[in-house]
Amino acid sequence: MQLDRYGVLEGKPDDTALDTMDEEVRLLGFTTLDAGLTETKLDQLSDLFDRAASTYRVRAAEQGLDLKSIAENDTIRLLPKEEPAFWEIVFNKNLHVLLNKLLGGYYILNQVNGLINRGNGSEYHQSKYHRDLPYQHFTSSRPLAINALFALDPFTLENGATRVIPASHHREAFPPGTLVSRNEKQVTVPRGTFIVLDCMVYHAGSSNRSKRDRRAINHVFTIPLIRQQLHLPSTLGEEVEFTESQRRTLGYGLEEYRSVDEWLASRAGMAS
Ligand SMILES: O=C(O)CCC(=O)C(=O)O
Repeated sequence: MQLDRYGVLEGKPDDTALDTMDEEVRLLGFTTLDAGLTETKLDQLSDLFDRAASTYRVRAAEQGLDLKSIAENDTIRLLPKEEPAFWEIVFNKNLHVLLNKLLGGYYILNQVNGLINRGNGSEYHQSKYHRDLPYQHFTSSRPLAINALFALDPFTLENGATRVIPASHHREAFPPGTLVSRNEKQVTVPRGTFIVLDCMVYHAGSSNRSKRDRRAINHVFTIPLIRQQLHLPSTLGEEVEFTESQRRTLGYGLEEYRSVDEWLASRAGMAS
């Protein structure tokens, strides 16, 4: 869409909906993207999510771990390892077209976690404002990390839809509280939608005042220089068959050289 303007020599195209989303993330720090899944598929994934939550909890208990006492009760770490059907969400085609625009041709999965925002106003560990690269206060001229937060349930005002402070990734410090209350936006979306966030935009879940849990999956993708939350190649091993391009996204082949000799041998291999 070409708007009337004057004195403007440069502009960004919006040839496709994904171009507009790309620019929205750069400018505002967030956008939304429909994953294109059927209601039947979303119902199946919902059942699998609950099954994964239960297996995860039981396994932890068998290992003598009290997830609540270590603030891990609302999270299913590496959800697709529990239920491989969730790899389909990790590798969603339109999401990766957008990630390619935002992060360039080489980025890796840093983490993928099931998140449970429990009903009846329970405390939720993601309900405080934060960045997904925590403790960082730099700004960057382009995105370094993107969170694709997948809504498995609809995100509503009542059940704790994510709050965002638009454009806050352009500022180093957390903005003043009055500004936040004037400008924060609660992003309500139908189930099956990704809320795509620049990881440096301040955001937070909200208290779930409904009776039902609100389930979501976060997918953080970063440039390969940033280390993964879990070292996925070792955690996943060779148990699932991935394509070459998927392996690259999961961080296979990125391990640091363990010695100068290893480094030199790899250079010699490249030269031969
Ligand atoms: O659950 C939410 O609404 C927010 C999740 C979140 O803050 C995160 O994944 O970093």
